[in-house]
Amino acid sequence: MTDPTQRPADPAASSETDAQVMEQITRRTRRSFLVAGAAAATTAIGLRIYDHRPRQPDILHRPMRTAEEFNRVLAENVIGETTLARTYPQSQALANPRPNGAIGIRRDLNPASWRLQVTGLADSQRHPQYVDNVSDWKYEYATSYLEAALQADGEAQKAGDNNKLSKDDAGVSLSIARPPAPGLLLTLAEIQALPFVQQTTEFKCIEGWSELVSFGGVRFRDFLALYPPFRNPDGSLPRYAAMTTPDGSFSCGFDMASLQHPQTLLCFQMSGRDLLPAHGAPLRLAMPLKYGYKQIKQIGRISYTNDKPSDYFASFGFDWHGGL
Ligand SMILES: Nc1nc2c(c(=O)[nH]1)N[C@H]1C(S)=C(S)[C@@H](COP(=O)(O)O)O[C@H]1N2
Ligand SMILES: [Mo]
Repeated sequence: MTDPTQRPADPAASSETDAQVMEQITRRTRRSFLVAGAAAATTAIGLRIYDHRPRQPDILHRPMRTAEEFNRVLAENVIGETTLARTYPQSQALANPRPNGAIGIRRDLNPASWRLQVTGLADSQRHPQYVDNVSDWKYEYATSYLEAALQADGEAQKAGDNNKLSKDDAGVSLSIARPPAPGLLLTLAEIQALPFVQQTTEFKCIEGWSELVSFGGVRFRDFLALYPPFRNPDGSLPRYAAMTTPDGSFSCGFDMASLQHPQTLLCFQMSGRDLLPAHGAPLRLAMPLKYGYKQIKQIGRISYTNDKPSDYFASFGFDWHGGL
């Protein structure tokens, strides 16, 4: 089904065993320090030039902007594909990881009405899932699904739910109107058709906690290979992808290197079970080199673009890249 010639670079990375990954980490950690040192020196010079350029009014004060710029250089040049997060045996993962943050998560969503909208693809009309306007897709909301989701979540929904959907609001379509866009509407089964990956890594939230979480899903790079983004006139891939919840109220932006990273997963399982609604069912992201706030839950749309996407947490001043 997957055309190997269409894969992004390094298909071998898709079949790494844990042992190989561990071996690479040891090797690469050392190299990362060297590269990071070189990058820091280059950045120091670059920033001096940057600081002397005529400046436009900037919402970030200079030390913040400098830090943001430094993070960008690190994220794009050091993290890229050369760093791997440490992996653990699945037996060490928590059975019931803590849910945190429910912005844009609608527990009253009819799971059968969920589709992943994808825009910005190469030659999207060749895919059978093509539609002229993905924005026309109607997610279905009803109180009965809210009850079912709350039951599935059980204890999990009590913790960390800062956006509790009241029973009065359930079933009301709060979806935002969006400009028409051609693209694909994918079912969960179509995403699950990609090679399955189980990955136990440390999950870190900026609130100051971390835990070992076992995610099950598919590699984003395999998804990119099966549904390739458009190419720029010079042959390069679009620089970014924007991801949003079905209601559009939570968003995350990513550079292409982060998405091609072998540990970036589209997940539909956690702790060896179907993903709970509180953790972002039916589909969420796992990106173990970044903080939790970049790991968007209940994804509704992925859009490839050359414009730096807006990002919910970045809009409050957190680093757009969100690297650890
Ligand atoms: N849609 C959505 N995704 C989200 C959030 C959110 O509020 N809404 N919070 C983020 C933050 S800050 C964290 S720490 C993680 C928590 O993931 P978990 O609930 O699986 O632990 O989800 C991230 N993804
Ligand atoms: Mo977080």
